Amino acid sequence: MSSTLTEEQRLSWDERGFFRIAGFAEPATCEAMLTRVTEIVREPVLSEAVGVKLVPESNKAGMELANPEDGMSKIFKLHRDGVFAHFAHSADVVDPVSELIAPDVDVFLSQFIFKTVGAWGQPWHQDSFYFPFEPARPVVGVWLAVTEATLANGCLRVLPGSHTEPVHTHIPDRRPGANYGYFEIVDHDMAAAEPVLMDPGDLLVFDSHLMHCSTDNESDGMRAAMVYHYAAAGTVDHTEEYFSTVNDWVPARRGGLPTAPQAA
Ligand SMILES: O=C(O)CCC(=O)C(=O)O
Repeated sequence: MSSTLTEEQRLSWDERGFFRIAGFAEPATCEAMLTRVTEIVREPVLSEAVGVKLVPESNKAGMELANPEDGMSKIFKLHRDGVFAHFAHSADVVDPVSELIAPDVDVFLSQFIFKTVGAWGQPWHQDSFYFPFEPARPVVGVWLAVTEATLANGCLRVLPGSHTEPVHTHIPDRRPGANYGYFEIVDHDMAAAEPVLMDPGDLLVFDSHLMHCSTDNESDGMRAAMVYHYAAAGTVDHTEEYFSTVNDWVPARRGGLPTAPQAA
């Protein structure tokens, strides 16, 4: 099969641990994702039927909010549902991802991140800290900008080249009231970090050892993103031995072709 990655993408992957694809998703896809998560958050029966896990924003606990979604941090386990499943299984996603991993890949994690007004960012971490797998890597994350991501609304920051580091020690997020489950790296110099500014529909593809974080949302609008993680088919997942897990392994590519989405 000819490569679906450009030379520039491959070079950036090898040297920097990530690459960005501008205009990857149609505006209609981003709008459909936003509409669907709003429906799910507003309708408890629906969230049960779809089998998702809702996570409220810790630093907004007890606040009076105009809409339920204004207090939401994340929704996990969306990759069996409609537009989210369609995206996760599309050839445009799974073909390049499989070039970075293996011919047969599974999607095992998905999350919609609302990053509402005033929400705090996630501290410096490597995703592989959360993924005690055999084999441990490669694991690839794809981060779709559903809205724009700016310096003001809490874009990602990445440390180029840090994908060559082992998984560092992570300590619990030190901010009082921080989201449960956030851990941070405090033993590495992040001075060379770069912000990743994105327009709606742009995609960041990144290695699970890449050190990254996001800043707080200090704007007056939401900064939403949809994030998926992929690993080789047959990977053994030990997460349950360490954390409560929201992983849900679904074949995404087999025999050179994307697989059909699976219902919840
Ligand atoms: O989107 C964010 O604010 C943080 C996301 C992140 O760090 C991750 O998905 O690992």
